[in-house]
Order: sequence, then structure tokens, then C-alpha cells
Amino acid sequence: MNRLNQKLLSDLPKDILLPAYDRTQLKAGIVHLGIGAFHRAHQAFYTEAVLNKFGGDWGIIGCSLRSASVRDQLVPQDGLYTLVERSGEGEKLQIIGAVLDTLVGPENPAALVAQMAADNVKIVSLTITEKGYCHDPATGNLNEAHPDIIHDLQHLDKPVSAIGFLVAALKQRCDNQQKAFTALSCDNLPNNGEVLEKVVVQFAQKISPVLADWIKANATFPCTMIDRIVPATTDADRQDIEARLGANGESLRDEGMVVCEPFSQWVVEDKFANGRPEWEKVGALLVDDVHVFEKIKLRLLNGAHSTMAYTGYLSGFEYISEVMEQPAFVNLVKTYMAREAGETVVAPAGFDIEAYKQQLRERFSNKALKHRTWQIAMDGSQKLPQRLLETLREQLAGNGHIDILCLGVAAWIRYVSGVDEKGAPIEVSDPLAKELRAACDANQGNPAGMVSAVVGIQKVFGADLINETKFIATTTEWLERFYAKGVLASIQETF
Ligand code: CS2
Repeated sequence: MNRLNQKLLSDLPKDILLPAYDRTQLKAGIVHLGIGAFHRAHQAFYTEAVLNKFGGDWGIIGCSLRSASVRDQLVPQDGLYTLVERSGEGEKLQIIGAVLDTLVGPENPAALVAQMAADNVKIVSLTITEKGYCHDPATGNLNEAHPDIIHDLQHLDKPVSAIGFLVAALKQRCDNQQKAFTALSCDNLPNNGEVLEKVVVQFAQKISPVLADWIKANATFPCTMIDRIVPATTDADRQDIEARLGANGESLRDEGMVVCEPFSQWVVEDKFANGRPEWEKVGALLVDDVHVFEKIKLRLLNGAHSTMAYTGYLSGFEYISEVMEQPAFVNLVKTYMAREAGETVVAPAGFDIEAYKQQLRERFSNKALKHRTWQIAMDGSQKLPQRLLETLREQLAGNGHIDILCLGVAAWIRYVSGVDEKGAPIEVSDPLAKELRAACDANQGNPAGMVSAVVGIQKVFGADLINETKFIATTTEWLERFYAKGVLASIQETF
């Protein structure tokens, strides 16, 4: 079976949107670190829209910092892939042409640094997930004990971490008296640009204070709020569209395809060191301050997502849309949005927050998207601080409702114990999985002990939350109920 590629573009069915610009003339202006499904459905989608409308030298060099799988999907297809938007209303297919090449960091780190240091590159964007920042989530400081950081400080000529790559490339640009680039964080972290700047500057400081000063003065690190629900692509998805892409009865294989919802949003702080595509002309919002948007999104969307992921998984639901078919879960999510997360966010003028909440619930209910609870449950130790714990602190300080926030933390503890309600193992994917499991194992049959041991992990909970008696008591009550009655029954009898 043929693979999608440049030569076959003109044979594709006519209802599929194709690049409207001449790809053979396209030059790279962006290097993207972490070219997973999210980047391909989000930033690359916006850049594609700019190229389609206005052209320009904003092609993307994608990069994987770990495995070669995306490169192996995209390079044989000349970088092309299908973006499939799915909802109850049907399916829309678009071929994205913005990705020119894909590099694999570990195969040739120097080549990636050279690419990032090239004059034509104006922006280095990142989707490396929360843990890729190698920071301590509670303080935002660079984690100097992180093995990748230890490595990169000693071997800046062959970095492994995104932070090492950024500093190595900025150092070359500084040494060669070139312009700096904009480092554009597109991960779900509060103040993501500031977090990135802090770890990059702290790392650079260890290499040379002159370099650190040059970076502060020349590079920029805008904050962004990114939003689009993009489940991991499955083989069933790839098989599904083979026939759709083919012509004359022949199927066409696309290994790099990505499925997403129709909705997407991008709010970007307009602070670029070296030019940028006109993303504001294709739907992005370029603003002076993204914090208010980011807080609304992280707390309402991601906070609800994580809560549904742990409770839903433990209740036996594979997908978020199945969780949303349960009236008790819908009530839980509504209450969470109304009085817990909802009480801590203030909408900007003209922003209809009630409509936004309603729209979120509709997005969660999209049955055409197979968004696994297990996928969202990953890396909870890196996600909970900004999704639930910051909200919790504000609610505790203002004497607001915390019941569902505690329920979310209890469900997470139940989940990271590593054994489900039927006694089957849970595959917990989290950098702290071992530590969390040990804290639970040491307190088997003792929910109060489990809560104290897990909340005692300061990397996640800081030093303060262990002393919040109302939080500890409510979380313990939920965990006791979960063990006594099961998660689904506990939620059904309450909501
Ligand atoms: C999800 C997010 O996997 C997760 O943790 O909560 O990826 C979520 O789908 C996106 O942030 C939506 O914009």
C-alpha cells in the first residue's frame, strides 16, 4: 500500500484540504522541540493556516528528544500528515504541509543544535510536557539533581534535555553575534514562558554569567495558553482513514495522522525577539497578558480532566466521553466548575464564562474522540500542582468549597496505589510512580496513613498542605469511602 507523500497529493479526494502554497519553496523559520500529536494538531495547524493565506518562510523543523517514531512516520511522507477533526457532526480532513523535516535529538545532538542556531530560525517552540522542564514544580527552580541536567551541564556539546538544547543553541548564537530567537513554551504550565526563562537562565548561569545576561537581554520567552483536545493516535485511527485518503479503489496509508476535536484556541503573549508568523490573522489571540486565560483553562478544563481521569478510570471507563454519559459525573463536573475551580477565576471583560463552561462539558462529551482516561491520568505528580492544588490553596485561604478538589486528590492517591478495584494492576505512568507506590504500600488498609504519606511528598504538595487539617480530613474521608464502596458508587450517592 502506498504511503502519503508529496507526489500523491494531487490524487487525493477533492474534499480534503491541501497546502495552498508551494512546499518546494518553503524555508524553515521555526524549530519545534517535542513534535507529538499535540503540536501537529495545534501550533502546526495555525502556522499552516498562515502559510495557506500569506505564505512566508515559516516552515517547521520538528524534533523528537527521545524516540525516532515520529521521524519514521513523517520523513517517508515528506513531512506530510492528515489532521482529522472529529465531532458528532462528522469528520474534516486536512493535509498539513508545514513540517519540512523531523530530527531525532539523541541520534545527532550537534545537528539539532546547529539547526536551532541557524540564522533563518526565528522561533524555537516547545511541547515537551510538564516534566520536560526539569524544574521543581513547587518552586519553579531548575532541578540541578535531574540526571539530564547533570549530563548537559557537563556535555553541552551533546545535550539530551530541551533546556540543554536551548542553552547550547543560544550560546552559539551569542558567540557568533547572531540574533537570539524566541523560545515559545506551549505546555500546560502556569506562566509557562516564565518557567522556561527561569530554568534556561539558571542553567546558562552555570555555564557563564555573560551568556545568562545575553539571553536575558536578547531572547524572549512569551507565555501561551494552548487548547485543543488531541487523543493519542491509535492504529484503528490509521486504518480508518486509509480508504478515505485513497483514490480509484486503492487505499493510502498515513502513519503520521492526528485526530483532534474541531475546537482550538491559542492565546500568546506578543513578545517576540525575532519576528513571528501572523497567527493573529488565523484565529490566535496575541495579547499583552495571557495569565487570566491560562488560569481559566488550566483550572476549568485541565482540573476537570484530571479529576475525571482518575475517578473515571477507577470506575471502569476507558474514555472521557463515557464518563460524561453518567449523570452523576456530569453533576460532579458542573459543581466543580461552579463552586470550586469556578470560584477562583475571574473572566476578562466580554468573556462569557458560563458559555465557556457549557462548551467544555460538550467538548468532553464528544463521542467521536476516543480520549482515554489513562492518557490524561499520566504524570499526575507534574499536573496536580497547577490543576488542583493552587486552586485548593486559594479556596482554603478564602474559606471556599474544597470538597471536589479533595475528591480529586483522593482519587489520584487511589490510582497511584497501582491496584484497581478488581485487584488488577494499574499501569501508572509518572516520574514519581515508584515513590508514590511505596508511600501507598507502606500504609495498606490505612487510608489516613496513605494520605499523610502522599501529601508529605513536598515536590508535589509543598510544605504547607500537610498542615491543612480540613484538606487532610476531607481527602481521607473520600479515600475511605472509595475503599469501602468503590469510586463509582461513592460518586453516584453524592452527586
Ligand atoms: C489533558 C490535556 O492529557 C491531559 O492531561 O488534560 O492534554 C488536554 O486535553 C489539553 O490541555 C486540552 O487543551
